Amino acid sequence: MHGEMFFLQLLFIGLTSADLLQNPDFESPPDNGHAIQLGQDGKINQTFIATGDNMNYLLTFTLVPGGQNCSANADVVVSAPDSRGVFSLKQHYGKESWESYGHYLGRWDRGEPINLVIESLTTESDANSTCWPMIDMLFLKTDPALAQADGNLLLNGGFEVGPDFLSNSTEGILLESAPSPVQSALLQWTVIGTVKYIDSKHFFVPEGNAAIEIVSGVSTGIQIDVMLTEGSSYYVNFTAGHAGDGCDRKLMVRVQAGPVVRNITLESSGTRSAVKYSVPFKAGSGPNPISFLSGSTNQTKDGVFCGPIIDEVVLRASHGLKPQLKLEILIYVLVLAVVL
Ligand SMILES: [Ca+2]
Repeated sequence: MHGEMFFLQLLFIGLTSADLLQNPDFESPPDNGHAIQLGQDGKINQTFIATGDNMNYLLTFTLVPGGQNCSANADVVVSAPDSRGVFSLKQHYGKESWESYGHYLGRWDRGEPINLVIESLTTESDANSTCWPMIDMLFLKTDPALAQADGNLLLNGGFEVGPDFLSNSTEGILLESAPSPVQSALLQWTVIGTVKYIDSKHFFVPEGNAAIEIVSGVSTGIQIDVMLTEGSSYYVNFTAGHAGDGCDRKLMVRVQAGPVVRNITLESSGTRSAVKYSVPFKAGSGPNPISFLSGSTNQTKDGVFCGPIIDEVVLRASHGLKPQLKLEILIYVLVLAVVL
């Protein structure tokens, strides 16, 4: 298929929210086991009509490099009117050859026509020595704006809002670097490096249906920045552990909460674990980072990159007495004792 160009232009209107994309798995008109390979300058696109008011659109899709003995993989570029993601396939993270990726497409109002474009991109001049990517299983999910839960100052602290998991994949969804939290498939969170969005059906997840596994090694992970009252006391509660995916080794996490940095070590204690932590801190000026970065690069015995899982991140204000107030009460008690 090298050098071939695919250019499909499909226009569908009036779709329901459950079927935003037509022919998402490329099985129509063929009947089974088909995908699309994007050759040199290969491009497919489809226009769908946004549904719902002010909804977030999250895309899940699968990729595999096509061909063998090539010197480079062409990138895959996924774009919509407000976003562009580049998927390089430089690093393989699972045991299956196909890998699932999540991508934030944008946020639109009902009735807007959205053109989704997927194309190959390479800097290699020799098309024959390039592996041209294959794409399959495109699934588009809509999510309304997030609502605050249980006094948690963070939105999506339990990572329950993210791209849809594919029913036939056991390996979670890779989320690539997203320097802006408003362009992130993990809504509200910045992604540094690559993280794996894991589901409770195939991994050990401490709470709810989803969690994050930090898979791309030292200093990669997730971050959220929050504006807080400078000098006030807060605490971050979270759960860290092992996903039960063969990553049964000592794992390190570097946690930052405002100006406070903690390094935690998750001892290997069987295949799965969940440990709750609490980090108190005084808010600094400006945005306060809450981040979870891996302190080491880890692989399973099978050579699959893996790492610590993070879930149930809760940020709350401390409602205890302020130290200053405690001192005043102590002085008052001492004065009373002297007077009496
Ligand atoms: Ca969760």
